[in-house]
Amino acid sequence: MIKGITWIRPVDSPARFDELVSFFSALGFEPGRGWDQPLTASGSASPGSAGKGRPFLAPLGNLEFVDGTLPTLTTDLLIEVTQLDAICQVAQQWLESHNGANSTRLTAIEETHWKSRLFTAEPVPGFSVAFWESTDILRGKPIAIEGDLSAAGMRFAIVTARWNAVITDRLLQGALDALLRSGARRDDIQIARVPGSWEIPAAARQLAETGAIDAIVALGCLIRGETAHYEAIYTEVARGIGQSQQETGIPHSFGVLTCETLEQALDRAGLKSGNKGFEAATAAIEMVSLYRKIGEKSGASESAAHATPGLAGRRA
Ligand code: DLZ
Repeated sequence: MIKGITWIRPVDSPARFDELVSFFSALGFEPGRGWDQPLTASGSASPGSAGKGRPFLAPLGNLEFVDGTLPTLTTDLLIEVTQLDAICQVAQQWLESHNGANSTRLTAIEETHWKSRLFTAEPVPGFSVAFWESTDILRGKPIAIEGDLSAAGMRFAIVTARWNAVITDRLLQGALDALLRSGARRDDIQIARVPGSWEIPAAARQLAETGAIDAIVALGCLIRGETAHYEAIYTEVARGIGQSQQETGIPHSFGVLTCETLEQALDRAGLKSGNKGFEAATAAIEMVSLYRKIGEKSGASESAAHATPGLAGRRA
């Protein structure tokens, strides 16, 4: 089994060795376990074996063979980084402190033809190293469909319980704040008030079934100490909202607080722990956006499949 890869670079003097160790340490490399094989008074411990090694570790490494046109580089040591500008600054500071302000041993950051930015540093004469950062934002990221947080062109209904209005009004303010700040029009937001959390699922379902709403934001507050059959109510409220979401195909975000005390509820309605109304509205926006993207994607692949008989045949 392959475990790792080590690229040995001999250095021709102890002073340069120290310079290189200093440069790579300054850049934030994790040091590996080094080794020293000193000379004995009578010469080397075993002839030809004296020396020292200082490994620097990187989370990933690879050995790359290239056939054809090589990237235009003056070095075969490439170090991929994030925050290339910050790394360049550290390299510059290091070079200035070791070689004076007019150091020419650093190139400017340049775009490459392989979707990257790159600069080269030469901490000791004859030893160049290129640092690069990909400009492809998808590089190394798992490919996922994600919703955006723009609510422009989306229609929402907020269903809010009047019970514990001191809390639910704050949740409502939070939800409106999130929707409006994300670009929703005030006319595209309906607010339905219901007596208590128990009534939320039924009202949400009615609104979802109108076909005129892209997402529902459910807001309520159940406080255990004040609520007889607390468990029974919140289980049913959660189940009902979830069921409405599944059966209507309209996203319903859950902003119903279930708290032990009023103080806890206040914390979640804008005091210490954010505003759960704001969070629920943000989740609703993201889900509408996600549904649209899924729709576009499946619409695109449907039409591609119809346009390409071979592909349609293979799918079937
Ligand atoms: C009755 C009741 C109680 C005791 N507590 C709460 C609560 O903490 N939060 C809440 O939203 N609603 C409460 N309710 C009202 C019920 O949800 C419901 O509105 C009534 O039982 C009428 O159906």
